[in-house]
Amino acid sequence: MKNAQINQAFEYAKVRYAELGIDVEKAVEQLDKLPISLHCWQADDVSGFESGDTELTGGIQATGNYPGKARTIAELRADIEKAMSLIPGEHRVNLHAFYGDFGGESVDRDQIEPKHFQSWIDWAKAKNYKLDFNCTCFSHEKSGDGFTLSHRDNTIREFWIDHVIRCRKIAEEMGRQLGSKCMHNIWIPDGSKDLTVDRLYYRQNLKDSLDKIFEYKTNDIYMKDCIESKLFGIGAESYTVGSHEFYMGYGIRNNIIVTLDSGHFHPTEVISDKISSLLLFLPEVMLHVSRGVRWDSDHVVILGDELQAIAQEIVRADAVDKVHIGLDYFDASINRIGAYVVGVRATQKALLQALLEPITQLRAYEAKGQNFERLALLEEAKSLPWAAVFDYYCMKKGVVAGEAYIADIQQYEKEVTGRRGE
Ligand code: RNT
Ligand code: ZN
Repeated sequence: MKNAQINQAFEYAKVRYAELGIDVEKAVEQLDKLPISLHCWQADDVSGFESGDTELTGGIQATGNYPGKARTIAELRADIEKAMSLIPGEHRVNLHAFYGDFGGESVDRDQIEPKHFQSWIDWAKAKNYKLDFNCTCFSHEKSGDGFTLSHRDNTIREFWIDHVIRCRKIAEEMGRQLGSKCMHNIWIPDGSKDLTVDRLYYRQNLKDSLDKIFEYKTNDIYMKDCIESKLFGIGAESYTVGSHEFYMGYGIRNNIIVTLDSGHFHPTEVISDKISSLLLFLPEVMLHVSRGVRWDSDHVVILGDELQAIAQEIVRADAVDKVHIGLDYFDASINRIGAYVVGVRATQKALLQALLEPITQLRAYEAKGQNFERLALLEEAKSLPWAAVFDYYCMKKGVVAGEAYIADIQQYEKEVTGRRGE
């Protein structure tokens, strides 16, 4: 695509949207202020950088063996930089505790400190990225039987409580140094493969552990806590301690942000419709945007109905400042950098479409009970020239427009990721 072509299409889009009373320049400005948090774990199949071989456990799985996975911190950073160069706007990187820079030493989860993440903070600062963070309560011998914060054994519970508090301190330090609130997310794998009779017992343990974790007060200018529920995991099909009801209850009672992962609900249940409810009871919401195919399979996010609905709900609820968007998937079967770029660009396109919606007219129809008119305009809005506006946004930000990034990623594969393991 040539710049002249992009400009021409954009001029047409501007006129077309103006007919519906929509200011495309304003939508582009709004989109540009919407950061997306890139999950570091797509680049290395959720392996992390602890010393020794860390086997991925916790009921999650990165399937596939496409060559080129990042094996070191330097490789992972290079891959994220490459992905960022093909994504318009300024974004965030979401780190997990087991991605610390441990310098080859074995540092257990109850020993980690901000210093193990200083090189990440320095890197983020140099690249103008902001950071988010997660405690890592899986892929560890002390989570081997499937329980962590809800464990029967007090010493194991204490170990994980200690880990999570340490992670909250690290998140606080990230936010402080980077001048941007770091979202710290707690997700635990706790659950059982088979029928569990004392379901209340484990939930009581989890509640007690969270109470202890949040007794330690952090500065919420620098970090915010989030808690993420789940329906089931592989090997935990019958019972998950941290269910949606559990965390929604806990979050609302304690004013802690709830994380909605789009892969963590029943197959036809959507997170888009949960946003407006949660926002009435909590000041903010965190999202893990994923794509489950038949199950919580963590497929690459695409511009599908649910992604569009999520974006629409955020914009329609006037909640762009209240909903934090993070991605969460790990596809090891395709080029991993490509997986990032497809997912982030799809999310941005969905947001742009939502920002360009003829919402005033749609609301007016709805208020008057003109439901055919509402449906018709929603349908027409889908094929308005939003793609021309997205291309223009890419061009403005100095990022390739359209499918041209495919060639860039192929080139990077040829020169970098394809050579790994040679
Ligand atoms: C697992 C959760 C969780 C993880 C990451 C790696 O089902 O979605 O968010 O994907 O923490
Ligand atoms: Zn998640």
